[in-house]
Amino acid sequence: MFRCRTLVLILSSIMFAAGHAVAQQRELRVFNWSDYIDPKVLEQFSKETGIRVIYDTYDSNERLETRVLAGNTGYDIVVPSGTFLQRQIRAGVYQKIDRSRLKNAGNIWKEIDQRMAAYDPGNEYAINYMWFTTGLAYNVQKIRARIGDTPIDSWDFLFDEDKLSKLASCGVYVLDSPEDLFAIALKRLGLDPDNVSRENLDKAAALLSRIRKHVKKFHSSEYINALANGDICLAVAWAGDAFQAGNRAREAGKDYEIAYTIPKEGTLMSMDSIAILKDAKNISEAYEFIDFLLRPEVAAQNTVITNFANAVAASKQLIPAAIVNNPAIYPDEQMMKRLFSVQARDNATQRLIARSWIRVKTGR
Ligand code: N2P
Repeated sequence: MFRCRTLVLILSSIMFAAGHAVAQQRELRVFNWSDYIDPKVLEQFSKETGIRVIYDTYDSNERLETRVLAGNTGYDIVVPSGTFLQRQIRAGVYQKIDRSRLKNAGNIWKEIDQRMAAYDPGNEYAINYMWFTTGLAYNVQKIRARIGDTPIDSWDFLFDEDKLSKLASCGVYVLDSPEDLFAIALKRLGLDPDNVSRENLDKAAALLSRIRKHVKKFHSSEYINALANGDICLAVAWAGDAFQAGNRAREAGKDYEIAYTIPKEGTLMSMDSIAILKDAKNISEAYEFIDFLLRPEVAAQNTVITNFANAVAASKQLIPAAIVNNPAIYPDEQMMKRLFSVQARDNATQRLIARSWIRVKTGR
């Protein structure tokens, strides 16, 4: 009897210990853009901290916005682009970030932080993760075969039907991102990309609708592989993704190169930032993760793999010259002059843009 009770006690203490261990497993739930981190960074973080990271991805601000505005996403950290962050801060979905809890906060690149303040006044709610331009990614050899040595250096290749139609036969993808395409179309029309009156939006939608028949697909992540595999020859692309496509083509031993250009007329520059949701469950884990990403060597590692510019100034000296001195990734002063950014649209305008974009894509 005594032995049996001892056994029960031992068993129950083992079970308690096991249960306790499970309860102690710390975790963090991250929702980030696809192809936006070195997977080794996540492994390293878990190894060092014991925090299990549940990491899911998306490729659309609009879809992220629908989730965060509805609430109860189950995520702790998300990474919206500037204007979306701005609107979502107003909607009250984020909690303030206490930078004194981040020992690496001093690593944040001052200039990037200042630019971020346009979306997040006082830098209260977010920390920039990556920043980039929207441009044209293309298959050098396939395009040369169609139009000779004419350089792909202008938005004409998207908006001038004569030019675009010559490339349509080898496949054109366009980002499924109304934010980017409307801003670029408004600029093209000589209009202020921040003046999103119904009249201006209609004009931009008309311009964008004219290119639809030459576009094989509107998509915001598949173009990386489509370019790398040679399935398409032109894409409206985000800078880092274009260079990732080039790397994938090279690694697969393809006999063509993928190039990226910021058209000479200039383009949109955007900033994606890390924010902690108000209903996050794993707040101290979120701080640990952000702090980890702010280490220069970790930020450099992410940039080397994704080819997106990060917001940690001291990481620059750890990044190969081919990336850090490439003005299409880290724009120099000259290039900066050609870049513009936009401010958040109000909710009604945002809905209008969403509806116009569906018409652009479907013709209905
Ligand atoms: C990563 C795309 C991130 C840039 N593939 C768009 N926010």
